[in-house]
Amino acid sequence: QLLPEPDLLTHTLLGALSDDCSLLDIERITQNVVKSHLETCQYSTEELKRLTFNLYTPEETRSFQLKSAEWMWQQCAVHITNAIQYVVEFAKRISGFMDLCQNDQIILLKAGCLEVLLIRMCRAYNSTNNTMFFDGKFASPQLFKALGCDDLVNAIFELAKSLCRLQLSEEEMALFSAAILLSPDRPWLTESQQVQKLQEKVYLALQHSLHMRGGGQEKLDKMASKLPQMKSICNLHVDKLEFFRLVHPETAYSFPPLYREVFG
Ligand code: MHQ
Repeated sequence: QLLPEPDLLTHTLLGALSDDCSLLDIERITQNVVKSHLETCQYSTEELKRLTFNLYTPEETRSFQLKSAEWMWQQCAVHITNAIQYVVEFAKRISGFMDLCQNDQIILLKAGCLEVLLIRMCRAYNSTNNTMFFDGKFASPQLFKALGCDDLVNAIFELAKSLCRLQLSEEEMALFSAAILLSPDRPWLTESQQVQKLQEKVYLALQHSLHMRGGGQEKLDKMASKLPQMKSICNLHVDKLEFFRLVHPETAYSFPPLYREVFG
């Protein structure tokens, strides 16, 4: 056997980095990131659970389907913008993030906020009936028909379904979100070294957290395997927005400024 067992590798890694990041550091980081996540996740799990049976009726769904593309896009842009504001607040509460230069903070948020939203989305998704929490009730993918982006909507629901299957705990979701946000390979970062150091610590915390619950490495691999799917959804969203802007420039111009800034 050429490579050590994953567990051994983890311990070696933890050992090698222990000068930089002790177990105490890892616990501190975990607590900070989980707290930040729970304080900014918009809806508590209890709240979402309580609303499980609050579904759009077929009539309500039909009336959404009959709306204009402009109206539906505007609604979705507003809801997404609202959710992005919570992601910004999450980032701000991660220790170390605010120590980065403002340029890098903006680059990381612009590049990562939709991915964080896509992770958070599995909390708002119900896999038993394939519905997503949208404006107070649970909606099926068909409700979004007026957008004219069935492929994008279906890809989003598919991702939600497959993330749900991983049964991530809030801690795993929080650390996974932070690790993605703190990606040192985003173009135009000025202090990517510093971002990398932060990401390494969060990643160790995630490994540690998964390790504690058993089946660690396997779950981490499964989480990492969702990244390409998330990337392609981000690209598809930008493509759809670009096309929408061509057809309805005046509506796109009235989208929330933060939405236009992040995706424009
Ligand atoms: C967040 C809360 C949240 C808020 C908004 C834009 C477009 C062309 C298509 C929710 C996407 C349509 C989104 C609003 C649709 C799939 C979008 C519109 C977790 C994520 C969540 C629930 C978003 C999920 C995706 C929704 C429903 O904390």
